[in-house]
Amino acid sequence: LAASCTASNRTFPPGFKFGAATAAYQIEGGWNATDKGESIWDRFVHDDPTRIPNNENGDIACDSYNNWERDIEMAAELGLHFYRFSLSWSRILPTGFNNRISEDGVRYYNNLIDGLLARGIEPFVTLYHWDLPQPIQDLSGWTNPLIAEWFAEYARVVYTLFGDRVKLWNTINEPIVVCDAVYNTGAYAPGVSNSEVAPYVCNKILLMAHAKAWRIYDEEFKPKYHGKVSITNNLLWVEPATEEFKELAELALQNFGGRYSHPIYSKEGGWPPGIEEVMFQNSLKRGYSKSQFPAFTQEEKDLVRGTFDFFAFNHYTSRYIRKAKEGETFAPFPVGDVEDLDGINMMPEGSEVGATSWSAVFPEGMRRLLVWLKEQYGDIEFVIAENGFPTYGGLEDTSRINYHKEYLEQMLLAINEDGVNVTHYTAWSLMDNLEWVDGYAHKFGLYEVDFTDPKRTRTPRQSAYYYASVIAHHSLDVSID
Ligand code: GBH
Repeated sequence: LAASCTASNRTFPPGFKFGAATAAYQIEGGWNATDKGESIWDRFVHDDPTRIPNNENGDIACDSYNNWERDIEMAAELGLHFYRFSLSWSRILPTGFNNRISEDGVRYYNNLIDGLLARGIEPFVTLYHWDLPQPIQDLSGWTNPLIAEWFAEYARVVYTLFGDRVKLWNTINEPIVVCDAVYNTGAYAPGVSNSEVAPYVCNKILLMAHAKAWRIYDEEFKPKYHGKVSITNNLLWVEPATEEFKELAELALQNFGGRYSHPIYSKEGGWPPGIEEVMFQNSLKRGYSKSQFPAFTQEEKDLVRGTFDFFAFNHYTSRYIRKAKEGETFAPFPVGDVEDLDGINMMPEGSEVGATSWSAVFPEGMRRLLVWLKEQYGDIEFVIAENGFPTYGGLEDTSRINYHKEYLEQMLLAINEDGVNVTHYTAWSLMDNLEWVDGYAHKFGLYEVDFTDPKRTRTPRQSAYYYASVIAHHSLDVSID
C-alpha cells in the first residue's frame, strides 16, 4: 500500500468535488418561527426535556435560521464546491401535507440556495433528515404505507420550488437510522420502541417512498432541469473477527447496507440474498406464524429497482463481527450488535475512538467498502455524503485532521488502485451542531460554534484550515502551518 501512495496519487481526479454537510434540525433552530409546523423532534424534546443531556434541544441550535449568511460565508471560506443541507419538511409544509406552503419557509431556503449559488457553491439538498412532521407521525409515520404518497407529494412541491437551481438531491438520509435505530431502541424521535415488526415494515415503506420521489423527478423535472436524485445510506464496514466468520460478515453487510441498497441498485431488485430467509426463521423463532419481514410484489420490486442517479453513502466507522456465545446479550442494532444474525460487533482493536463511543477510526474500511460496493452494484458513480470525527471541542483538532487525511487517502486508493468512480467527498460537519440525543458535547464541526453566545459565533478550527488547503490544492500534499 505504501508504495502505491506516491505523490502523483495524492492528487484528486480532475473535477472531483468537496463539500461539507449539516441537517435542518441539528442547525436551524427557529423551531416555531412564523407558521412552521411541529416535527417529531420538536415533540420528542419538549415532551420529555431529559431525553437529551442537560435538557438540551434543537429549539435554537446554531440559529442558522438567522445565521444563514454566515453559513454561506463559511462554505466560501473553505472553498467548498458544494454544501449539503437538509430541508425541514414542516418548515415548508406546516401540516406535513401540500395543502399549505409556508411563505416564510420558502423564503428561508430561497435565500440559502441563492446565496450559495452567488458564491459559486452548489446546493446539495436532502429532503428528509429525520424530522418528520408530527401530524404525519400521528398517522403512524414511516410504518403507514400511505406515507410513500405523502412523501412523494412533498418531494414534488420541493422540486417545483427549487428545482430550477438545485441539481443534486437526496431523498432520505440514513434510512437505517429512520427505521432500525429509531424503532429498536425508541431512543430517537418519535420514541416508539418496537424492534420485531416496525424496522422491517418501515424498511420497505421507506424504499417505496424514495422510489416514488425519484420517479417524480425523473419523469416531471429531469427533462427540463437535468439534475440527479439518490438516497443516502449509512454504511458501516464489517470485517470477520476470524476466517470462520467470513459468511457472517458478508451477511452483516447485506443486513446493514444491502437492505436499503439491493432493492434499488442491484440488477434483479428486491431484498439482498440470504436476508429474507434469516428474517423468516427469526419470525418463526419469535412465535409469529409468518415472516415479519415484508415481501415485495413483482410490481413493487420493479418500482424500486433502478431509482438512482448515483450511489450516495455516509461512512464513519467499522466493526469486527463474530457469532454470539451462548446466553450472550446484544446491544441494540445498528451500532450495537446484530441480533438478527446472532452476531456480536467488536470495535477494531487499538483504533482511536472519538468523543462518541461508536466512533472508532478505521480508515481501511473506507477503501474496502468502496471496493465491496463496486462489486455489489457495478461501476456506478459513488458520492461520499458524510464522513467525520467527533471531539469534545477546542480549536486544535489534530485528531479530526488525521481522520480526514487518512480516510481521504483510502478513498484515493480506491479511486486510483481499484478504479472506483468516486466523484464527491463531504465532511460532516460544516459546524458543531445538535448531535441528536448526545446533545452539544460531541462536536463534529470544522467550525466551532459557541452555544453560550446568543449570536452562536462560529470560529474555524485547525481542521477547517486543513480542509480548505486540501480543496485549494486539490491534493493531500498540503501542510497547514
Ligand atoms: C450521521 O449518522 C447523521 O447523518 C448525522 O445527522 C449525525 O450528526 C452524524 O452522522 C454524526 O453522528 O444506532 O441506536 O446506537 C451516523 C450514524 C447512526 C451513529 C445512529 C449513531 C446512534 C443511535 N449514526 N447512531 S444507535
